[in-house]
Amino acid sequence: MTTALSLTVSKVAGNIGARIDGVDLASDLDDSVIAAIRAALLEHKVVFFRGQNLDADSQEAFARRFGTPTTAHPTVPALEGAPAVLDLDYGRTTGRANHWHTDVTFVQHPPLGSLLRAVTIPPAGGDTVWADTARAYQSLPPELRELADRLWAVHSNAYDYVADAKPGDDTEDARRHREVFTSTEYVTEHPVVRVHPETGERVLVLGGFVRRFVGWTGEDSRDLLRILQNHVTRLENTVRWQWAPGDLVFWDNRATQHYAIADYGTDPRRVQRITLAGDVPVSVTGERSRSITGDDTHYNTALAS
Ligand SMILES: O=C(O)CCC(=O)C(=O)O
Ligand SMILES: [Fe+2]
Repeated sequence: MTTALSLTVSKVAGNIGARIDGVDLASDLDDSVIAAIRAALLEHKVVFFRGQNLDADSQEAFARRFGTPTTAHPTVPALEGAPAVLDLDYGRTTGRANHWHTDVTFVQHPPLGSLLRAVTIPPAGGDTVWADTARAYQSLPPELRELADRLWAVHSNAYDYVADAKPGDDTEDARRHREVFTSTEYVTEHPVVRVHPETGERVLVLGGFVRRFVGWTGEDSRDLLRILQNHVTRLENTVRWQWAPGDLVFWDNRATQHYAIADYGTDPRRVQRITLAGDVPVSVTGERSRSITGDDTHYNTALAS
């Protein structure tokens, strides 16, 4: 049994991200170790484990120590035989995630967090970057913070061909992936600022699934979103991870955005994600996010044990 004493937590960047060493995630971990990992996750927003020996089953067992896995995705099918695993086998089963986003914000209960395991990593490139949305909120000028506190945004998985297009999106694979991704439409209104349910911090709820702000035109929405997103993605606010096979990365999806850098050409890159069910965001005045289209009950409860 590993004890908390053997575990070390060291910062990877100055403001976000920590590496945890001295723990074998495939072993039967003591509750005190799980508590130490959860505390590190809440403090650092994303934690990195090198050189682990996990497979899909032990990854799920570890994930279940922190919550209930969702199904792989609201619309994308799971890895065969592993209903909790989203298989991100780039170029084969998925579009590349080279845009800033928080996972699955288009549903009413966006995930608590995600645990991503490296399976195949290219010889160079393919790093992932995370940004801290609590620090981003704090970095806003006070007048903009007050506006954000009152503002709501419409999030959806429906694809906007003009606004969302990026290089490589016109391949047959990318088109097929978009079709699956948007096969059921979800639309949800979230507060732009939510109160983090565990830390009480105010965090920005934005990213790539925002379509517009409630009551604003598309044009005004784009301009303000650009300003707010620039605060999220300032380099001082980020941590970049260079993957090695066997790595496991666990992020707090309530307090981060991330971006998978697509700089590895046609080299294979495969990672597998298990996602933990989250709760309904609550605004600074106590109002809960509103589902407009699509029911996320199955996504969040089908794999509860
Ligand atoms: O491929 C990656 O590094 C991250 C992909 C992603 O956006 C995710 O797993 O949620
Ligand atoms: Fe993601």
